[in-house]
Amino acid sequence: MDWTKILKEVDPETYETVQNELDRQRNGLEMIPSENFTSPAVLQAMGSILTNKYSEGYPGKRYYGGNQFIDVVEKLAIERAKKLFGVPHANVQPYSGSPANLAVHVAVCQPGDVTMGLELTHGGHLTHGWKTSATGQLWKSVQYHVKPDGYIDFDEVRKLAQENKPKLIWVGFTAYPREFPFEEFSKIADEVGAYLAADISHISGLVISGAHKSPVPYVHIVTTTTHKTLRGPRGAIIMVTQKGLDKDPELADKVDKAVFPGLQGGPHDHTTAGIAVALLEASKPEFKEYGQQIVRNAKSLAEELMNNGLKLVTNGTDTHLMLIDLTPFGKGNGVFIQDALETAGITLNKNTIPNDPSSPFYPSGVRLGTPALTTRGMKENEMKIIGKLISQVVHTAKDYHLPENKDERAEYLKKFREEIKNNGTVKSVREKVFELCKQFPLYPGLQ
Ligand code: DSN
Repeated sequence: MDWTKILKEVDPETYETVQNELDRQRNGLEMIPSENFTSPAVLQAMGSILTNKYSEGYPGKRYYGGNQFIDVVEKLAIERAKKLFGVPHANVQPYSGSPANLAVHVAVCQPGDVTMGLELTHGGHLTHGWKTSATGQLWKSVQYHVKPDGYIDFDEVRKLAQENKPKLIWVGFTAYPREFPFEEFSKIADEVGAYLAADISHISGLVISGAHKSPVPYVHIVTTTTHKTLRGPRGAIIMVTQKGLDKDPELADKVDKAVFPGLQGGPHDHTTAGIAVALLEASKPEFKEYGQQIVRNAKSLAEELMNNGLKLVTNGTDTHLMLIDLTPFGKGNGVFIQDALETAGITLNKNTIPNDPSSPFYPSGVRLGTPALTTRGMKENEMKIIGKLISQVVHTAKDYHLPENKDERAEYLKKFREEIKNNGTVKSVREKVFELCKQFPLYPGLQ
């Protein structure tokens, strides 16, 4: 039996769609900062027969029989996470980042307790207490903000913490281009007796490689997804630090109970295996170099974008991502820039900028980053080329603006897409992107 042909024979429609997505990933520049290309070994673990098993519970304490090998896999993932991040406890079962963050709330708060997180539209995350998330509905979330210069407003954070005495404070962001200020947050959390949780989903690969400060000495709990800069499968890890155990000796137990049986049933054992593999890969010297290169690439790209007349929130980056502030060209135009760049083969995402004059669905910025391009082997020279290409497309599409009248929007967007498809600059950038991608092949040999 040739396993590589089975999907094609059993379900040609699904097979073809997967192939189309593979072509899209190969032939475009993936610049969504939360995405990456995981390794063939992780893909193989994810596609393994471990998906067949039920294993509610934890290693050595399961509710089903036959878990002797699942225990080995989960213990591998746990021990590797503990060693790499330098923590005494890790739970590798959360299905992804949002359930992990929900589990942290369940572990340390009672319903209705006060929490604090950065507002979504200022670069925070839904699960740090935003109003449409259960974390903003079951708990009373007080949201803090960034200042007009794009950096965290610590005067506000301290004032809100002292006034509201939160049980839990989140430090961790999805659209914040500067170093995460763990130390400053730890002083405030300690002053008010709050648990401090760092969500390092975006930067965990940078932390492992030493390209970003570790939160571990400063916080009680760390959460991370495993598929962003960590370059593993889609999943998550919750870690408890020594500082966390010193504050609350029951904390590890509370976290484990919140994940199972509090919120989840059987863990996804094939994902656990993928996480174990990704953590092994992340322990190699090459990964350290990878993380450092991500940041060098981001800095180089940021500089090129600014040299080509684009404005960045905080005027640059310390991490893997940056936010282009499109307000010099009007408001609410992120959707046009995202679409125009996608037509040119460059994928990024529309995003609010701090104090966005428009709305989250039609924001005035775009967010982009370098983890996936760095995985392909691209370096500063390519970032200079890509920075120029992005700038050309932005300047080409910058005069499209969302009509105030909502009834006119669909027609306007249709006309815009037609014009962009036929635009000479966009077509020429698409060709250059295609050529660049050919020089940095993705999954060579995968069919
Ligand atoms: N969706 C992730 C991101 O793009 O940042 C956060 O969950």
